[in-house]
Amino acid sequence: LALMGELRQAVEQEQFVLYYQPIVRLETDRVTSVEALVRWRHPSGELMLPERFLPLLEQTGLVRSLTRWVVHETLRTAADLRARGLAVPIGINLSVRDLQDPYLAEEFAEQLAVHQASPSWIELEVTESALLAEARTSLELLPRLSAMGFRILIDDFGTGYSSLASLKKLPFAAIKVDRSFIAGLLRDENDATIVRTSIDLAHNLGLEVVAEGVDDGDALARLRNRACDCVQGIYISRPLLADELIEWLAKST
Ligand code: G
Ligand code: G
Ligand code: MN
Ligand code: NA
Repeated sequence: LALMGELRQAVEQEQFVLYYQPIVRLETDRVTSVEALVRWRHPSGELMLPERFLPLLEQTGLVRSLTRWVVHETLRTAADLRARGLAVPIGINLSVRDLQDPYLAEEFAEQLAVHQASPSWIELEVTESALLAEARTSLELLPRLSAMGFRILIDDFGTGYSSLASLKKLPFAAIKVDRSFIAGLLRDENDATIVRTSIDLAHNLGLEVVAEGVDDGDALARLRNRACDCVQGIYISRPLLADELIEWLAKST
């Protein structure tokens, strides 16, 4: 309950900060996009990770306000990157509540207009569980967002229930294989099989594959052998503040 009051205030006072984690395309060894990851700068000074506060924001619906702020902040950073000649798309994470909002697409259109931005500046990550929870609206919403020009990715792939039919029917550009499978890639036969099979399935359906949680060179080499398209993880870079990201991008491009 105390946390609830603090979170309301956090949303009102925008006590959040975005970190950006680079994603590299293996074919070119170049950065292809970044993912925006929110943290809460708690008044105590502690930097809190989403797992500590997102569930409560979702339960109460306050996550809608957070998402609006994330989109605004992401578009500001995207404009800044462009001004410096460092244009890369920035992925944002959507929650079930976002997908339930009938005005989400309008809201994105408005924010794009305010920032004079194009849909190619951001990418949308949705989890399998969010899709399942909101099957009806996502059937309508996702094609609409895709038609607007947004790239849509399935996050935490393999941990929810992906209906294979929806993989084929819905306008996904890529799957992000959950980091729990990448963690076991080199020592667990089941994880290795899941990763290999997910890559083949995605490719056969015309989708790209991003492996998340890549934290060592051996895992990266294995993913390269398996024709994984893109990798994200601390082996490439930890999540960075906007200023650090600019420096990182300037060095790597
Ligand atoms: O990097 P980190 O451990 O903080 O991210 C954990 C999870 O929190 C991510 O996988 C993502 O699903 C979720 N997350 C991170 N940032 C956001 C955000 O801005 N909005 C939402 N809805 N989820 C986020
Ligand atoms: O959206 P999603 O929950 O997948 O966000 C990615 C999460 O993975 C973030 O919480 C981020 O901090 C975390 N992360 C990023 N790189 C690594 C990594 O190399 N290893 C592990 N275990 N976690 C990572
Ligand atoms: Mn994500
Ligand atoms: Na994920």
